[in-house]
Amino acid sequence: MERYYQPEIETAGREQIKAWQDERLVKQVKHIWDNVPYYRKKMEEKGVTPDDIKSSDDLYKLPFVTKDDLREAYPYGLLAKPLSECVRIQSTSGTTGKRVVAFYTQHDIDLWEECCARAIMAAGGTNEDVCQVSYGYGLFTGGPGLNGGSHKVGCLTIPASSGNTERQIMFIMDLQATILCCTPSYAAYIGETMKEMGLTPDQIPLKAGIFGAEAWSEEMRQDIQNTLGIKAYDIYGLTELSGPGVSFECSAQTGMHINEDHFIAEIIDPDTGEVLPEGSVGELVFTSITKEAFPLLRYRTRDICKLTREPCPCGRTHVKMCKPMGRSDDMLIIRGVNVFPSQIETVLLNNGYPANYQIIVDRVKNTDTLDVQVEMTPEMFTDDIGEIERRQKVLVDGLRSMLGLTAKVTLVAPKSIVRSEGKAVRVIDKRKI
Ligand code: DLL
Repeated sequence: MERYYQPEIETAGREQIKAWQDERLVKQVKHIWDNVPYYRKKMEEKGVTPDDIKSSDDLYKLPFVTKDDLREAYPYGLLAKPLSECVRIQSTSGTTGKRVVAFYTQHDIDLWEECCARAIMAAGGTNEDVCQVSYGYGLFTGGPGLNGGSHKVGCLTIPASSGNTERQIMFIMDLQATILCCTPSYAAYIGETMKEMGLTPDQIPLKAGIFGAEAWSEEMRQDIQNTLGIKAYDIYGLTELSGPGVSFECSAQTGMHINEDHFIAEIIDPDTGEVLPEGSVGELVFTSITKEAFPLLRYRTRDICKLTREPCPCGRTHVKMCKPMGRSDDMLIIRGVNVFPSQIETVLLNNGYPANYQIIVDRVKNTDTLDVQVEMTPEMFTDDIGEIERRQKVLVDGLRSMLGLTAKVTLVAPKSIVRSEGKAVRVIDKRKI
C-alpha cells in the first residue's frame, strides 16, 4: 500500500498543481523584487519587472541565477528576509571558492522537513519505524533535513550522523533500525562491513534506505539492496534550494517526484539557455516558489537530467526527474570525449566489481590519460598475473564500448581504496592540480 505524508498535495491534479505554481510564482517574484536589490538589478538588466510575470508560463522571461551569483552575493546579498526572522543557516560542502550559505526562516524549515517526510513515507516509513540518519549533521543539509522529516513522520529517530561504522551497525542491530538514511557510498560500506561480520540480509532489521547526495547507478542500487536486504530509494536535493527532499523516489523506483508545490523545474540547453521540451536531456533549473529567506529564481543546478510526466503507478502526480546523469561540471572531457563517472561505474558493476573505484585523469605529453583503479572482491582476489590481465582486458573492452575511448584499468587488492562516510571522491583530475 502506497503511503503519503500529504496525500491531497502529492496526488493533486495537474491543474491544481499549475494553479499553485502560478499563484506562488507571481507572489515570489514580487517578494524578491521588493527585498533583494541584487535580483532586482538582474531583472532590470533583462528588462523584466514583476508585472511581466502573470503565471508560470512567464517563467522563461526571468534571468538565470548561477553559483557564481551566489558567490558574488555572499553572504547576505540574496537574503530576502531580515536576519531577525531567520533561524538557521546551512552551507554547501564545496571545496573551491566561497561556500554557499543558505538562510532559513522557521517556515522554510517546516516546509523543508515536510518534503523529507514525504520521502520517508514514500519509502514506506510510518511512526512504527526506527529511522537511523547517518548523513552528516552540521552545515551539511543531509542530517538535519532527514532528521526533521523523520520527526514529522513520527519515527523513532537515531541521529547517528556519519562515521564510526561499528557504532552505526551496533545501533542498527540493537535498536532494530528499519530505515537507513545516508549516502549510497556509505550504505555500500556499511553493507560490506556487515557482510564481513557474518550478518546475512535476513538478520538485518533494515527494510528501506533513503540514499542520495551523490550520483549512484542502478547497479549500485541492486548491490546495496542485496547486501542489506532492503529496498533502496533515491533522494535528491541541494543546499541552495533547502537540502534533501527537492525530489524523492516512490515504490516504483523509476525516478524522483519533484515537490512541484515548492519547486518549478525546467530543463535547459546548458550552452544556449534555451528551455527544452519534456523528455529532453539537459541542465536542471529550479525556481523555489515558497522559500522566504533564500528564494532562488531559475537556479542552474548544473545537474544533467531529464523530466517525465508519464503517470506513475504510485499515484503521485508530480513530475519525475531521472537519476542525474552527472553534473555538467563533473563531466570529464578526455581526449575530446565527454565522460561521466557514472558510465564507468556501470561498466564496473555490470562486470561484478564492487563500487570501490577511483578514476585518475592526467595529461602526459599533451595527451589525456584515463586510469581506472578498481578493487577486486575477496572472492576474485588472486596473484595469478595472467588471470588479472585477462580481467583487466575485459574491463578495458567494456569501457571502450561504453565511452568510445581506451582507458587503463588497474585491479587493486580488496580494501585498498579508501571508503567514504559521506560523499565519495571518485575522480582525481591531475590536469587541474
Ligand atoms: O547533497 C543535499 C542532499 C543531502 C541530497 C542528502 C540528498 C540527500 P549539496 O551538498 O548542496 O546538497 O549537493 C547538491 O549533490 O546538485 C547533485 O549534483 C548532487 N546530488 C544530490 N542528490 C543527488 C542524487 C545535498 N540523488 C548536489 N543523485 C546536487 C545524484 C545528487 N546526485
